[in-house]
Amino acid sequence: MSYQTILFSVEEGVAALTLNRPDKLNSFTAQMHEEVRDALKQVVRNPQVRCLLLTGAGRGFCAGQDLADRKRAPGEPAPDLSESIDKNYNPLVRSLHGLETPVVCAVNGVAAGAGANIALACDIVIAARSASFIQAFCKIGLVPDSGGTYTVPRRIGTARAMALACTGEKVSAEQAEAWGLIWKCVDDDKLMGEATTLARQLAKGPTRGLALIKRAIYAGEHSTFDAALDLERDLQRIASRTEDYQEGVAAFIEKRAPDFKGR
Ligand code: T3D
Repeated sequence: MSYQTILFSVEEGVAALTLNRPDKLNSFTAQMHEEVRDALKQVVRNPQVRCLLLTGAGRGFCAGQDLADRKRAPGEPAPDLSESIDKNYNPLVRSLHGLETPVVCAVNGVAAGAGANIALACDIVIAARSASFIQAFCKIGLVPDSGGTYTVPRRIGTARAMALACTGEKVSAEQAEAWGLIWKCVDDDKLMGEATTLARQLAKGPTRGLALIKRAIYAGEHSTFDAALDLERDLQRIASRTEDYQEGVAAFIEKRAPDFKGR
């Protein structure tokens, strides 16, 4: 499939997916959803890919749904947006969450509506200092989607999540870092360098183990202490049987850098 709304490339084990409709702040159209779905399939199928790096082209990361596609003529019946959620947004954030490779998101500018929550569905979020996060849904009478009612209160607490969802107030990247909504905020000119370095570092890491870590951390968000201990034990069983674990121990003993293969 050739892409018109995204850029996609694979280099040094990192699949770089850039949302690319900069003049519309990379808002999602049906075509963009289709192209992102296709690219994510390639990420899953290509054994060379050991990390995904998501970002946006231009001055914004993503402004959520393209609202021009939701314009209605007078008298036209109301759309059922649950269809779009079921077809597009939920599968997208489920894919990012469930992908067995780490997902780094480099938030290069404003992330609004579903754009904010898609970024927050990624495993490690780095934002440019000039970037911001806006739960913009309430401004058009909608409810946060793409996992925002799950992710945001868990990271910053119900009081802040509720106020942000009900006011649509903008959260700066610095504030997002201070609140623990994202991992960190960096100077604008450092963003892509830092995000790419991190993605390459992860891609060279014990990526089966990283996928198990991802599973454990996300499961831990809604499990009991006992269940978390049991899951850690079960995942440690799997991790201990990987070639990378063997390599990690050998490298430590031989005082050399490990050469992980993601197996
Ligand atoms: O419908 C479904 O399928 C259900 C799922 C819904 C998920 C959602 O995401 S709903 C929420 C949709 N998003 C929004 O409500 C955000 C709308 N955008 C904004 O509020 C502002 O654009 C921003 C706060 C994000 C940025 O403001 P600013 O002042 O920096 O930029 P701007 O001038 O508003 O936008 C620049 C251009 O991008 C502009 O186009 P123009 O006039 O230069 O041709 C603007 O219309 C366009 N743009 C920005 N966001 C969207 C958009 N065009 C279409 N859809 C957008 N969401």
